[in-house]
Amino acid sequence: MGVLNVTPDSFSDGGRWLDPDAAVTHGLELRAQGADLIDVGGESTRPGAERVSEEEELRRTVPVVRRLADQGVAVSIDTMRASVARAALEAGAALVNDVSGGRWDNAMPALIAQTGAAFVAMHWRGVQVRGRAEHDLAAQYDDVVAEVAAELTQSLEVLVAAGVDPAQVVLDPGLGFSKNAEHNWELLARLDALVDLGRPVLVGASRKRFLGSLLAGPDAAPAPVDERDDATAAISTLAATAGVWCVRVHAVRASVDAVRVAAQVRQVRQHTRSGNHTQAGRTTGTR
Ligand code: PMM
Repeated sequence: MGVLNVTPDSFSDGGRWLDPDAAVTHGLELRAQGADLIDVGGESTRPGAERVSEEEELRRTVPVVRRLADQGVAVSIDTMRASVARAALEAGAALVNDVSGGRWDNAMPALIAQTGAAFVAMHWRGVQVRGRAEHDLAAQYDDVVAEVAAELTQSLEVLVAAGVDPAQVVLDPGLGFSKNAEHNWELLARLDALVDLGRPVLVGASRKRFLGSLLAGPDAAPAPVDERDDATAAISTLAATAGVWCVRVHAVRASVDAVRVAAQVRQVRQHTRSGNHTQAGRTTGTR
């Protein structure tokens, strides 16, 4: 999944694709690089960001969704508003990506049930809070993996109670959303626990702050956003190896290769476990 933020203020690519022509061109580039889905978002969710009005979110996203969908691109709409999701689906979007997991807008679960659209339910505690201090307060866990898994299961139950088929739903731990760096790494180390919930899993680590901290230089200054793509691709390998369904990234090409490598290793592993491992397979090969 390639990220296409049609916003002036996203931390990673804010302002670059605000012009609809530039956004569509970039979406087509991401697809050419191998993205299976292009995730169009019209609102930044970084802590402290101002909410945009519904009208502005519609104005930013729907024309871009329509133009990409008309060119055969599979589009996802990154929104917490049911009205924006509906308009994007009508314009040809295939999937709704809701960072609140359907909890922010009460109308979202019914919309997803009614339309049958695929839906990414992301984990985000304290979705209503916008300030950094409140964000840190929500990021308190005894066992982040168990709690995120339990809260994602609750989100799924709410969706199913509204008539959504579980087969429509993808689960996402929401790295960086009410989670500090330590929480993000714990979740990445235990992706198997989320995969075991039985739904496809999506991971969005791309260019996030915890990677900037990991890659900090000797002066402890975080690595700049545009120098976090190699680490992002490394996470794509980890995620795909753990059985994650989708990675949401800004730089698509490297992650496509990472996912291919992981798929190959998984295939060989399964083959080996199923007893088809041959002596020739062990001892021959090219470099
Ligand atoms: N992260 C961001 C935005 N949308 N959606 C999902 N499903 N998962 C994420 O981790 C996620 C998301 C924030 O990153 P951005 O500002 O670079 O888009």
